[in-house]
Amino acid sequence: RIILPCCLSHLSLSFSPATADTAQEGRDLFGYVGIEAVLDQMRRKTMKAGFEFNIMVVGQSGLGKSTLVNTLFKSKVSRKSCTPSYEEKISRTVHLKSVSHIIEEKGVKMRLTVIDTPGFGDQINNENCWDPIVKYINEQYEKYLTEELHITRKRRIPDTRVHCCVYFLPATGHRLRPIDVEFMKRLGKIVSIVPVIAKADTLTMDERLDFKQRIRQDLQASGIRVYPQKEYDEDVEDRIRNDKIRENIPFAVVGTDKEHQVNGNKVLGRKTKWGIIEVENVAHCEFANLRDLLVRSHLQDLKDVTHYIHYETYRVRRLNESNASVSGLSALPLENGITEKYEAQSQL
Ligand SMILES: Nc1nc2c(ncn2[C@@H]2O[C@H](COP(=O)(O)OP(=O)(O)OP(=O)(O)O)[C@@H](O)[C@H]2O)c(=O)[nH]1
Ligand SMILES: [Mg+2]
Repeated sequence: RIILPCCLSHLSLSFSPATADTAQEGRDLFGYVGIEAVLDQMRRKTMKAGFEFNIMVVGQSGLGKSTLVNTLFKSKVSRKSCTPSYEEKISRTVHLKSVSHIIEEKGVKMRLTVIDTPGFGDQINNENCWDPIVKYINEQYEKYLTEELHITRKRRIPDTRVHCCVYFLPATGHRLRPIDVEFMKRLGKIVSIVPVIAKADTLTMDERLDFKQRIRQDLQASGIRVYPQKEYDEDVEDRIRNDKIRENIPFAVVGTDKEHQVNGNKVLGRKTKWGIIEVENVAHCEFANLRDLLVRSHLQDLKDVTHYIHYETYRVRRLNESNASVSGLSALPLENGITEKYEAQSQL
């Protein structure tokens, strides 16, 4: 390929046909540099190193969080629900548990961490029940920031930041509850939230459509930002693709860990008295849409949004805070409303 300097590029307009032919031949001979091979190199490196994906599930007990994560990753990756004794049940508060698994498919290794939040919203008084969750998410940003600020940094900083928070809405068929609004309003500022309607098999098709529409209205009216956000679309192609998702959220999902025979094929489904609800059949529920969003089409984007938007916001705020405290000004309160103030670290 012959590259003309900018100042000469206008000459190409007056090329004679003979000159154009010569240029064509030149392109055939010298055209290929091999830049595209970088994709193979990236692929090989990623396959060798593997990658991390951290997903948090939030919702009341028994909404099917563990079952859905197991359905998503086709294995028992999530902690089984335990039935606590009476005493435990009363004193239970939100206590986060994280479980990591290495999942390998066609040579690609993914370290999947599922952060479970049993007990969320189970109390009679649910005031501030999101605080431990906000704290956990911020702590992971803090860990990453501390690693980044070390003089001798690790070549790859372990990434424990929450890339996605799947929020389970009970299939009430009504509207968003105050706790849903409060939670998503706060958390939407610090993490990518994907709301889903849990146990959607308990709604009729009409109820499901109406419920979804009411939820979208409530989200908009409350100014809640859920993933994928319009302002982070990178181009028109992104916007068209994400608009389709935005028009269809929240996905009404059904989870299961059982397989059944349907027309001679094994399918994941829930057997009821009236037939089998096929989890991966888009005519039955929207589990496949959720799986495509979380794994097949937007996994890397979720990681990018976490790094470039949410973590970046945290980082800027923290560094400003430390600068302010160094220059004797009082630290600004955190935007998400949590009252906790992090102590300025010497290396910041
Ligand atoms: N009808 C219906 N039942 C479901 C669905 N998903 C899970 N279940 C059932 O609901 C019960 C609770 O499921 P889990 O996955 O343990 O719920 P969880 O949200 O993890 O509960 P905790 O761990 O206690 O917070 C189990 O009996 C599941 O079989 C679903 O999509 N539809
Ligand atoms: Mg569970």
